[in-house]
Amino acid sequence: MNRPKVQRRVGKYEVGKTIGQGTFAKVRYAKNAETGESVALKILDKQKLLKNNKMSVQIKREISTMKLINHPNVVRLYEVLASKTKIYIVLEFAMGGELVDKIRHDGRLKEDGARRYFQQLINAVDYCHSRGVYHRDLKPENLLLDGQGNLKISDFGLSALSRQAGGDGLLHTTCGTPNYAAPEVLGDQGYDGATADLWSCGVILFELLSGHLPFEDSNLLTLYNKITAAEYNCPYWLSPGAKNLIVRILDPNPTTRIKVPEILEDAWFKKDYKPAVFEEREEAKLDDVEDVFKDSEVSHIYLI
Ligand code: 3AM
Repeated sequence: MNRPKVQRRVGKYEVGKTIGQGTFAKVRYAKNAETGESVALKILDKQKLLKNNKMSVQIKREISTMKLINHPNVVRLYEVLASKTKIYIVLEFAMGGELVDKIRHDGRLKEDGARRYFQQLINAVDYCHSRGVYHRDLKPENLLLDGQGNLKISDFGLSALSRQAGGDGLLHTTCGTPNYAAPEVLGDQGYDGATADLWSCGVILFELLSGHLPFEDSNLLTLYNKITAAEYNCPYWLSPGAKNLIVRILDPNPTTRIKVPEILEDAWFKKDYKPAVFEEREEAKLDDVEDVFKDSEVSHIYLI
């Protein structure tokens, strides 16, 4: 006898297949039953989070961070739901998958294509920085695509609000993937989140244009040394304009490294640049995130 398929539901969301699994979070496809809209549900185990206080702080930070962000090139956080055991972060569904799969499948991009992604990346990163939000783990795996092939930055799990930065205004936690990390991040001397993010954008631009990483080595110490010395070779086919911009971003000295206003004035960057047009959202309160972590049966925080 055919038994009816049990459809799991969380609030107004019909939960579908698992998209991915991280250390602390499982990501599942879901559908808003009222609107038919697709979403990505990031599911976190409350128990595990509360056992690990550091992680709990990090997740609260992620939620708070994303609530401040409303940009067409950043994965949107719609709302946060909680049951007794789980926390559900409802995210915009990026149906185009990861940019990294595109590079792995199609190889390096033509300069116009790479420039378009890079312009969207810089526009979104600049928006986040102006709100005191630093990603700190920018890499192609965190760059998703929507149905129109637009970039969507995801995973703010490692970002920090500038108000949480140390007394000297610098961030002190070393994190992120070494290949994309700035020299000063690896040096763990305390660093400025904005300039460190720009370095990662430079590594991403290099990878989009060349199809491989600027800094690679199986030995971690050698890799660190290469990054610290900004020791890399630009492929000969790169245009002088692209090469010049990469050199200005991959400057190991964070104080002389190019900043966003100068990138926006760069001739190679400016070609066909159309900054994103969007409406601002009112700033959300940060303290209501605490409610989701309380031992309540179900709590809802609606952001839309
Ligand atoms: O496991 P893979 O790498 O295939 O791309 C993300 C990753 O896929 C995907 O979930 C997996 C674990 O992070 N993912 C994360 N957020 C997403 C979103 N908002 C997403 N896929 C679509 N939309």
